[in-house]
Amino acid sequence: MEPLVLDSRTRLLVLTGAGVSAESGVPTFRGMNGLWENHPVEAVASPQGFDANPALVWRFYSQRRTGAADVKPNPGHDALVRWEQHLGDRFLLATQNVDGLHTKAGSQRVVDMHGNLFRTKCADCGRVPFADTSVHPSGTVPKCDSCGGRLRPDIVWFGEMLDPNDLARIGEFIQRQDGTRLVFLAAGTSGAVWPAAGIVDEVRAVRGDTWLVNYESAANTERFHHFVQGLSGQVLPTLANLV
Ligand code: BV8
Ligand code: ZN
Repeated sequence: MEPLVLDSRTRLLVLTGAGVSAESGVPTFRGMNGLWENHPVEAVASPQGFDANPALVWRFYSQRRTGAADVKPNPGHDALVRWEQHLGDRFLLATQNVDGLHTKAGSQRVVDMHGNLFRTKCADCGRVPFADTSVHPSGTVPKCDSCGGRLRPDIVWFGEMLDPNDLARIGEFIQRQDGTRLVFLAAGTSGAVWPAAGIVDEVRAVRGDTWLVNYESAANTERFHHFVQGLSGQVLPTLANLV
């Protein structure tokens, strides 16, 4: 297997999904067959689901806060920290994961594309999102102490736009004209959710080199130049040649 060469002429964009956190004990969406307590995840992770039954949605996220509270980063997260230390500003990590494990591992140049499990905002007023690990008893919906409205996790739900600043940060890194060659690596993702699943094509459009590290084939495997099949916690620590 040819190594992934990370030298002084390289800039690297990494995209991660739930598979990268699997070895830390965080269940993947596919692992749950896209269901939570027989509810399609899209149902409890959507503005429509929240309007229809906010208490159910808070039970879903309270359970995930409890589940993710004590999980630890794994060697896959740690490898990405080393790559960033080697590349500096020629590195960017875009994650679909809301568990915060990359930041916990020490990654700095991180774009939380789909938000963060441990942040909360108000669904009814524009107050600034705030750090929040609280778990709410079943059936309750926390109230906003600014407007009395409904608090919600600061997460991008299905049918909701991603933060344009996050998309711009990724787009600028892809379009950067600084004489470096662009390499894109996706890890632990099934390539089924957009716009994240389309990044590989944005990279190919500027003739970047593309790698997929995944336990099984993804919906967009054929879009990648290189597919390394395996567990990210085992593959990522040995994949790169830091020169
Ligand atoms: C939007 C937060 C504008 C919530 C999430 C174009 C075509 C079709 C549909 C659309 C489209 N454009 C927009 C859509 C609609 C939708 C979408 O993509 N739907 C899909 C289901 C078809 N996209 C949106 O709604 C986005 N917003 O586009 O707004 C708009 C609006 C309306 C209409 C048009 C445009 C918002 C998307 C973000 C939603 N929020 N998360 C929460 O977490 O609670 S998405 C959520 O699901 C995750 O963040 C992640 O993105 C996704 C799950 O995917 P993965 O992370 O890849 O995980 P998965 O379990 O699926 O796969 C894990 C993989 O890892 C597997 O392949 C497995 O083999 C592998 N693996 C397992 N263990 C390991 C491993 N690999 C390596 N090592 C291991 N140890
Ligand atoms: Zn409010």
